[in-house]
This record gives sequence, structure tokens and C-alpha cells, in this order.
Amino acid sequence: MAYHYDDQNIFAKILRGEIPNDTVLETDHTLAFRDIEPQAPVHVLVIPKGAYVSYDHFAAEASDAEIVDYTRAIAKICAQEGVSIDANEGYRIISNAGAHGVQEVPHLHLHILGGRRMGRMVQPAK
Ligand code: DGP
Repeated sequence: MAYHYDDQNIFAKILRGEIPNDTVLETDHTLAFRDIEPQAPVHVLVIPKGAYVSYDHFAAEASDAEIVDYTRAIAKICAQEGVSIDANEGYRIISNAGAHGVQEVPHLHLHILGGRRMGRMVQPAK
């Protein structure tokens, strides 16, 4: 299966420094920044620096180093933002993919949402 990656997507432009972002964490293989349209008091987007369109693309083709870095970054962000289970808060992680996932930006991103109760996981389709 060949994944198609469009390097003109907005997160690719953020990674190239062409568009500013409010960085929360940067590591060797990962960048995390605040969502421009926050849906919760904490709304952080976590993206790999590599050119991956979706989580399944990343999981299939990223190196072990990229996957470990990305996963560990999530723990750091949850701790930093005070939503870790350790802090008795909690959060929701969402990754939208493709048409059925209603993905707007075709570069893998996890949404980390917290700071309030999130409500039901899936809303009626629009
Ligand atoms: P999704 O539907 O999962 O592809 O969500 C894309 C998210 O990206 C959406 O919550 C809004 C956010 N977003 C779009 N453009 C920008 C941008 O230029 N900067 C930032 N920080 N977030 C953006």
C-alpha cells in the first residue's frame, strides 16, 4: 500500500517554519503545539516531524526511534499540561484519519484534549 503525503499541508509548513506555532514541546522527531481552534482548556496537537499522513501510515513505516520519541513525547506533554492520570485529571487523545475520520490536515496529528470533562466519545455524524 502506498501512502500519499502532500507536502503543502499546513503542518508541513509549520515544520518548515513557514507558519508560526505555539510550541509546547519539541524533540528530535516530534513537535507539539497548541491547536488554533481549541476545543478544551488544554488542546495540544502532537505531530511527527516525518512525512506521515495518518497514524496507520506512521505505525507501518516510521522507524523505531521515531515511534518511541513520539510516544514518550505524549507522556511529557500530559505531565507538562497537568492532565496526566498522575495528576488525577485525565484527557482524551483523538487522531482523525481520512474521510471517515473527518481529517482536515493530512499530516498525522494526535489531539490531546483536557482541562474539562469531554463528554461522549462519538457525536452524531454531520
Ligand atoms: P483534524 O480535523 O483532526 O485534521 O484537525 C485539524 C486541527 O488543526 C483543527 O483542530 C484545527 C487545527 N489547525 C488547523 N490549522 C492550524 C494552524 O495553522 N495552526 C494550528 N496551531 N492549528 C491548526
